[in-house]
Amino acid sequence: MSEPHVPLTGYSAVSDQDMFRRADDVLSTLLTRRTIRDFSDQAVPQNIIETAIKAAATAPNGANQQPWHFAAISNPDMKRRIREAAEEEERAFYGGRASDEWLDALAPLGTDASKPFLETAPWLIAIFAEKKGPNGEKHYYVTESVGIAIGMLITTLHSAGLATLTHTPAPMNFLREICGRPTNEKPLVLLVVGHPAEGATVPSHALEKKAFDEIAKVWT
Ligand code: IYR
Repeated sequence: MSEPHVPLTGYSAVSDQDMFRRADDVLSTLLTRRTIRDFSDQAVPQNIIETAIKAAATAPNGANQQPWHFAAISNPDMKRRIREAAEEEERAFYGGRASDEWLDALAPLGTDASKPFLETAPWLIAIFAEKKGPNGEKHYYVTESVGIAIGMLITTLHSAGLATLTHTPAPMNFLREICGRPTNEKPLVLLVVGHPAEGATVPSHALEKKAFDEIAKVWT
């Protein structure tokens, strides 16, 4: 049975010219986003992290089930345990679990099993996907929904002036244990959040974006 519907609010008419300006402003902001690995230990106030999580939780999602949990961690002991567990997985990854093809694809990034940023950065946000509800109810389009929410989280944090690293040590079931989450939730991404360290660098190839014609075709 359909729920009662209420009038739409929050949309106001904007001229085509202003819409273009707004879209172009967002593009300019997003073009300055870089994934970084050199984080400063400068503190970031909790209210910024909480606001960004609230923004992420506005994401469109399957059947409004909001199948996500955000564990925001600045606790040094938890960060240390996460670093230790992640580095153990990464040592196995770089030491043989990853294919040569995968390692070749990663070579330009210069990454290895050492993840000091997991302790240096002021915040880690572990994002969990609720594969099923707490009582086993089926959830729909979970990965899509949580993926969209993570995109909005990163966009909000970047707009606020913070840098992020989308970190995915695999497997990362240790996050479930450290954050005390139930087994119906799957850790999807560990987002590292903070200010860039003084003199932080990024791989030059990350600046190369595919041309519009390579990623899109417009049909009119
Ligand atoms: N999780 C590893 C490997 C890694 C994989 C991809 I795909 C990247 O874009 C970057 C790293 C690590 O964090 O080092």
